[in-house]
Amino acid sequence: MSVETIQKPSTSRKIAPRYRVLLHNDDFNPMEYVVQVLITTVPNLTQPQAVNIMMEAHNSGTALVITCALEHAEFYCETLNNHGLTSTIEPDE
Ligand code: NFA
Repeated sequence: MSVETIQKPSTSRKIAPRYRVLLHNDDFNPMEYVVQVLITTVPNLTQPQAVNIMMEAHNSGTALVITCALEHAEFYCETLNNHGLTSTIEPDE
């Protein structure tokens, strides 16, 4: 009696791990400037979304900016920090 192995398709294809970009509050950057830097740095971020992120960081200390692949997360984090903001990256879950 023979037993055939059924191969599942594409199980070896890797899924890129995702990372969170966090914005941290500070005492010197003006709110409008933070919103502008967020809008110009993060693709497809609307002004109301940028305001919400800024206000969450302002009120609670940190806010989630975006969750994405590591190379994009590093680029957004560096860009935010190069404009005087404070942001960090952490693994998603
Ligand atoms: N806390 C800053 C202020 O009161 C605004 C700010 C929000 C800065 C979020 C950085 C991040 N002007």
